[in-house]
Formats: sequence, structure tokens, C-alpha cells
Amino acid sequence: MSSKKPDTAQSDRAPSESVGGSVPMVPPPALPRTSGQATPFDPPPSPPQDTDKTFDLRPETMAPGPELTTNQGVTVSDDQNSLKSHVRGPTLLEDILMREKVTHFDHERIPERVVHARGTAAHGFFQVYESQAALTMAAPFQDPQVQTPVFVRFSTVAGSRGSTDTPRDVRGFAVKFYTQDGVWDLVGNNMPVFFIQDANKFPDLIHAVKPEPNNEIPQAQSAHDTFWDFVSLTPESAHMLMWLMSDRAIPQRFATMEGFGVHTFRLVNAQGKSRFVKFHWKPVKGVCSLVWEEAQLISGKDPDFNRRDLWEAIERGDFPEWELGFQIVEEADEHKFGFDLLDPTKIIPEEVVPVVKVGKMTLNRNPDNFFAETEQVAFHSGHVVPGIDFTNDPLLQGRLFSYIDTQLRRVGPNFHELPINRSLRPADNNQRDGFARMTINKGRVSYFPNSLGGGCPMHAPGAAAAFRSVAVREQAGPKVRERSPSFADHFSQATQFWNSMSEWEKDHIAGAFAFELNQVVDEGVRARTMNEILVNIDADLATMVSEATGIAVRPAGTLEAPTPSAPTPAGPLKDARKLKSTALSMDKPPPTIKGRKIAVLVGDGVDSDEVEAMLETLAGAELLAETIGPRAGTVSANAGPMKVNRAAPNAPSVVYDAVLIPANIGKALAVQTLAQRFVHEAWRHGKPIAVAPDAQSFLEAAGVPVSDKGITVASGPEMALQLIKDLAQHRFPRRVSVLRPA
Ligand code: HDE
Repeated sequence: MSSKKPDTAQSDRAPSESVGGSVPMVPPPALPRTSGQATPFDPPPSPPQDTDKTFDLRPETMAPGPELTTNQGVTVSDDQNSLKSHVRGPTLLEDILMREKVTHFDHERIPERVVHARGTAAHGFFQVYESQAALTMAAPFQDPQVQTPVFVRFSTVAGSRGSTDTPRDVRGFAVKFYTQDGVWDLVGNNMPVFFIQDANKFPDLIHAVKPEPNNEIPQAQSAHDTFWDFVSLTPESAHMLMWLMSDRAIPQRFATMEGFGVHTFRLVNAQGKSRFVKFHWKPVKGVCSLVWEEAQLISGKDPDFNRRDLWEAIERGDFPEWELGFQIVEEADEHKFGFDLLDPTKIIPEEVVPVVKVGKMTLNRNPDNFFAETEQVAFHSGHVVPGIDFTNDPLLQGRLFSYIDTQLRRVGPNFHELPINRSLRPADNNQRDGFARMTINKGRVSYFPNSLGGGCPMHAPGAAAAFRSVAVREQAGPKVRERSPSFADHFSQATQFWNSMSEWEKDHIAGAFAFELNQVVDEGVRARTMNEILVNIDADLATMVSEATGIAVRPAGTLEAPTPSAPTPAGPLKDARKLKSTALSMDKPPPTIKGRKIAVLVGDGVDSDEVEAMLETLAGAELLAETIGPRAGTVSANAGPMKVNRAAPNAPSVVYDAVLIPANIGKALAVQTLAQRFVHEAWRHGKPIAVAPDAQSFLEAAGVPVSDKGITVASGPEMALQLIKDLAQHRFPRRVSVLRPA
């Protein structure tokens, strides 16, 4: 696609040509002493003046009181529902309570993102398979010849900018399309639902999951009391909790995770016809995750694991790809599902409305500068182009307010002028000034209507590509601060998720709940999660978690009264036990194993011809093999010194997908604890292992049962071939129960 912006790369000024003349550099005076070193002239250190400071701070120190107020001291009647034109209507601008609360929240951090602070990004393009003009006039979906540039940022939610890549968390999946008609941001996640149904609760959710405010512990984790306190009091989060406790929350690679627009949006065609749509990104490499213990170890061994993988894959030309899918619902079918399409805690099962793949996104270029691009990119769910429109989902409505607000705080009022955010179609309007304004607008006129500027820039009511909101007919009625009763069923889809899982996935989910709740100290929070959330999802799940945490399941019929967050009517759908969507399970072999990393353990005495042959076979299957020796440099092989790629102490098992041990080194490895740990971890984490016959006793010494699936003892080429076959499974997750670890 050609940019309509003039080429601006013409003035490359050398640093010496800087404007304003040169200033002679004066060397700084030599420091008389190293900073921190005491001299005879320093006064003796005084004891810390804690009491003075505590006194000094006292006027600002405040414990929570009994009554919630605004910042102006006005008592708040309802802090959980935004003001809407009617129960399912759009949120009103007049909502001073929500705006004060959300605005304040949006301004809490500088300069890192309040949520999704840790992220990484890449450039690429999107190309539609065939024109979707019948559904939408959005520019990226018109012409299969056109490649629309994109910039995609992946992120975690809770951790700060320097945190690890692999916590148990939701992953952000934000795509900026630079279309011919302006910028469209599809700011989604790797899970199709969300914790809450109303934007007004977002500050509470995030305060609860972030490190606790008194000690800023724990970093990037949901396994702590305040998070579970909040979700146990917020039953609408039940479905999202199932996703969060599943292995979806620890994706193996960004390239192997799905993405979702989450909310129901609208597609609008040139005739003004609107349909509902859910957006899906389907990874071409399939959906694959880590296992929890592995993810925890990676956090220490290689906190940049996902970011490094994305970077390296793009550098070597193994470009990550996703197909974009639409789930389309005609307006007439809006109420046919038994749940509300406006409720962001619900999915439309793919078996009910199929996902139609309409095009492909390819990421093929790493950013040149992390700050200028990845950090300063400013997404907004309200950045849409003609052909895309919103629904009354109260979470989406709140986001439409929040993102501009956060960019004003984080990047400034001219964030749209930064190169990474700039529209390919030049922006032209009467907005002026502000911090760091770059455009030099000429002339006297910065208002409309005007005659002195010839009336420019003018409205374009007739332009085909002008943005017009869909003329949705809203019901009349009194303003309300309520949630629609059609949002009341919080558990059916959580149960559906559980029903759709394989046995090992259930084991991992129950294990994750157990891990988190064993970390929670408050007995009330533990009991409430069990008896108000888990028992309502599934009795087996509750029993499994109960056994692993010691939290008693209360006898049926003794549930506490509904929590403040729960709307009064309706419980789970009666037939929830039968709901199932096989599309939700990850128990499927990936379509390709291209780019998987294989550890080939080597040592002195290894047969270098055999190793060479293995490496060739693996490369032929598009796998990345690395030889790991006891030290960096070389090992002495039969035919002389053989170079190794990495030294064992710096090459943790958790960053590889499979392990190979050639002949002649089993004996040497048997006495190395590090080597034993290496293969034992690979086995625990379900990875294929192939060894030469003389390494079998080493495996046994390392506690690896050689009869397990995915463990091969073979000679020569057979070893590598079998490993490739086994890798097609991704993992053998049934080896070690997460609930009852070996
Ligand atoms: Fe966000 N969210 N969010 N969010 N969100 C932000 O914007 C917010 C929600 C998502 O890589 C912030 O630039 C509110 C759902 C992603 O830069 C902020 C609510 C979904 C990213 C914000 C939500 C998301 C953000 C923080 C409740 C999935 C990272 C920094 C109504 C559909 C984008 C920023 C990037 C970032 C607000 C809920 C996705 C504060 C108020 C649901 C992927 O504006």
C-alpha cells in the first residue's frame, strides 16, 4: 500500500552541523573522593529520624473509613455501575463518578503503562484473502492485493516494565493497522473474555491484582490475597478465572497464542448495514503453552523468554503469522444465544457460530528502537476506521473513554504525531499546540467555520470514507445505574470451559487454583473462593482443589448470600453441565514444529560425525539445535576439538523443547548433577528425550522412566527421527500430575 504522506527522509543532518554554534566542553572537576566515603569533616551520622518523619506524614496517612466518597468528599451510593441511558444503553458523559474514578486511576503511573507495562512489539502487514466488502467497508478488508502495515504489541498485564515474560497472566495482543482511511487499533487479549462486566470496576480489579500497596509484593502475580479477595467477591469473573488458571495464561511463544477482540463489535458495509462481529486471531503455528513449573523456572533463568523468541524468530526469517477470523451475527439474531452479546464475560462457542478466516497477518520486522516504537506506541480501542463500529458493551464503552485519557497522561496531547502512532493519511484539523507539538500549522485560521482560510479544512459529509456512527435505535427510559439482568449468569460458561478440557488440562487448571489458593493466607478469602466460586463451576473441580489446599467444601445449600457484585436474578443455566466447546481445548498437536529448539548434550569423547549427522537431520526438519557442553568453547571429540554452542551452566533445560544425548557421553554425564537435573526437568515438563543406548542408565539415575511416552533409546539416525516424530505432540503433559507432583 502506498503512503499518502510525503517522503520525510530527505534531511539527514550530520551531528556537527547542529544549529546555534559550538559550546567549548569544560572537563568536570576531579572528584575529591569517592562518593559515599566519609571524611574527617563530615558530621557524625545521626540516628534515623523515623519518629519525626512519621509525625510529618501523619496528616496524609489514612486508614480506610466506613464510607466511600468522591475526591470532593461526596458520599457515593454505587461505585460499581456506570451511569447509562438505560439498562443496556451507552454510558453517559455525565457520569461524574465513573469519570473521576477512572480518570484518577488512569493518572496513577508515569511513565510506564498502568497495565500491560511489560511488552514487546514487531512490525508486519495484514492481507485479506478476498474482499469482505459485503460485510464491511473497513480499508484492510477490501482488496486482496493490498498489504496493510501493522504494528503489534504483546504484553503481560500485572507486572511492571522490568518484570518477567512468563507469569500466570493475561497477554495483551494489540494491533495497530495503518490503513488508507486512518489508524485502526484492535486492542485485544489472548483470552476471549474478561473479569468484569462494567468499566467502573476496572480500577478495583487492577488494584487487587497489582502488588499489594503497603509493601509492593508480589510482582507480576495473581497468587496473593487481594486478588482472590476481589474475584471471590466478584462472581462475574468465574469464566475468566478458568482461562487464567488454564495453560492459556502461560503461552509458550507469542506465535503460539490466540488473540481476541473480546467485545462484540460491529462491521458496517458501504450501504450502512451493520452486523455484530467477534474478532479472532488464530496462530498458524497452533496454540501451545508452557507448563507451570517450567514457566516459573523460566522467570528466573530467562525472564525475556517470549520477547527473545519473537525477536530471534523474526531475525532468522521465521515470521510469526496469524489468520484473522470473524464470527458474524446478524442484528436480528442478537437475542438468540441465551446470554447477552454485550456481556464481555461470554464467548460465542465456535460450534454455534463458526470462525470464518478472512486474512493473514505476518510479523516480519523488529523495531529499531524499543522506546521510540514499542514504548511510545499508543493504542486506543476507540481508534476505528469507517466500516468498524462499537456496541453498548459497558466495558467497551468505558475503554472508549480510558485510552485517550491514558495516552494524554503517558505520552501527551500530541501522541498521534509520534512516528509510530502517526496515521499514513495526514491528520488535518484545527487542534493546536500542547506539549511537544511537531506540526507547524501555517496561517491565521485555526477554527471552523472560517472564511479567512477558505473554509478549510472542511467537513466531508459526502465522502465515502467519512466515519459515520451506525444509527442504532436506543430504547428510551430513565437513566439507571444498574446491570442488565441478561448479564446475570456468571457460571454456565465457566462450567462449559471445564467440560471442554481434556483430563490433563483439568489437572493443570485444578493445580493452578491450588497453587494460588495455597498462597492465599486469609482463610475467609480461601473459603469464599471455594464455596462461592469453585463449587458453582464444577463439583469435581472443587473436590480436586479442596484435596490440594485443605479448604473444606461446604455441604450443598449452605452458600452465603449473594455478594455485593452479584446481580439478584438467575443462577447458572439449568443445562450448564452439558455445555461443551471442543474448540476451547489445547489438546491438539500443533500444525508445525518449525523453530523448536533442541538441546544436544555433548562432552569429551563424543562422536562428532554422529552429532553432525543429527544436526543435519534436525535442521532438515526446520528445528534449531544447539550443542551444549560442560563448558564454553570446545569438547574433544573422536576427530579432534568440536565447537559447542553453549555451556551447560548457562543453558537451562527449560528454554529447550527436546533433548538428545548421542553415544559415548552417558557415563560422563552420569556424574554431573547439572546434567541429571537437565533431563529430569525436560521429562517433568513433558518434553521428548532421545538417547543413545549407553546413556540409558544415566536417564534412570536422573529419575526418568525410560518406558514413558516420548522417551526414546535408539542408535544413530533413528534417535533424531523419533525425536522429530515425538515433537509433533508438542508435549507429553500426562507425565507428571501438577496436583500431585512426583
Ligand atoms: Fe485495557 N488499558 N482497559 N483492556 N488494554 C490499557 O492503555 C482499560 C481491557 C488492553 O500494548 C491502558 O495504553 C480499561 C480489556 C491491552 O500498549 C489503559 C478497561 C482488554 C493494552 C487501559 C480495560 C484490554 C491495554 C494502559 C476496562 C482486552 C495494552 C496503557 C474497561 C479486550 C496496549 C494504555 C499496548 C492497555 C484501560 C480492559 C486490552 C489504562 C479502563 C477488556 C492489550 O487505558
